[in-house]
Amino acid sequence: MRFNLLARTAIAGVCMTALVAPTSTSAASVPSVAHARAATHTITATVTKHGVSLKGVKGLHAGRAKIVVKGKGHDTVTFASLKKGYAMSRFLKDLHGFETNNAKAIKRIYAKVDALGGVVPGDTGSIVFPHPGTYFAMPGGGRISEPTTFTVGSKRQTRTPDVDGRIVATDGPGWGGSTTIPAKGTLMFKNTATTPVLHFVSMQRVAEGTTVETVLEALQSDQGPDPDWVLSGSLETDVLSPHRAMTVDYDLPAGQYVVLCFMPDPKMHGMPHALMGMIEMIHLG
Ligand SMILES: [Cu+2]
Repeated sequence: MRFNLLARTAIAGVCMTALVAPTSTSAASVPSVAHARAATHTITATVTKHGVSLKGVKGLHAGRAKIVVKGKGHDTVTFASLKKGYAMSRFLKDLHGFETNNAKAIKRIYAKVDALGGVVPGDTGSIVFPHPGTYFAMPGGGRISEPTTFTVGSKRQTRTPDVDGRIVATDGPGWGGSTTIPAKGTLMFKNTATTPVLHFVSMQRVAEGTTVETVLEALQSDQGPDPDWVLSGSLETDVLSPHRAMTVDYDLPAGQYVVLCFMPDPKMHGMPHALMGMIEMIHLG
């Protein structure tokens, strides 16, 4: 996910790689989409060398759409739109500003981008288009490439999927939602913040009994090898704007996971949200 990577590189002295290095193995498999109702559109986004290629975006309506992300890499695909008056060229410049921890650029992105979420290649889920209009998809990974735009038509009623757990970004400082969820299922991620701020979910399996304090200490220490309490199994979503929700289908090893968000706080010199309270332990299985 672009913002995640940028946030990580922007924060000097804060080591994120221990937990979210791309070498960490995602145990997620691709759940079958065969049972998807015909009424719900499925968008297939493939990460390519040049950006994201999209299938299934013709005849889209506002409301929920299933997403299937394919292609290479470990970074989520971003689905979003820009608010009125915020030009794509300005947004792309601001993304570069995001990379250098420019507070004004970060604030503009938080206020002017309507981020709908996204998943990593190999994962599936759903996003909601709030209204008709022009939307875009972009690859993550810190390479800022041309977004792929598409049009969404008038609203249609769509079914809200059954979910097995919820992770909620609140006005803070901590996470809300479930503390125990099944090892396999569909997770809803919701941003209920009342101020303009983007959040994402990064879930990393850790050894049973690992404390928040231990993780915080590792995040603030110098770069080094992964601590031995970092275990295989992770899940990542793309960023969400306030009042937005998405779902992600997952199949992970049972156990303890730390839930983190690494988006920067421009008022705190770009400090990642995880260090400001967006860190909690949950159990799967
Ligand atoms: Cu956050």
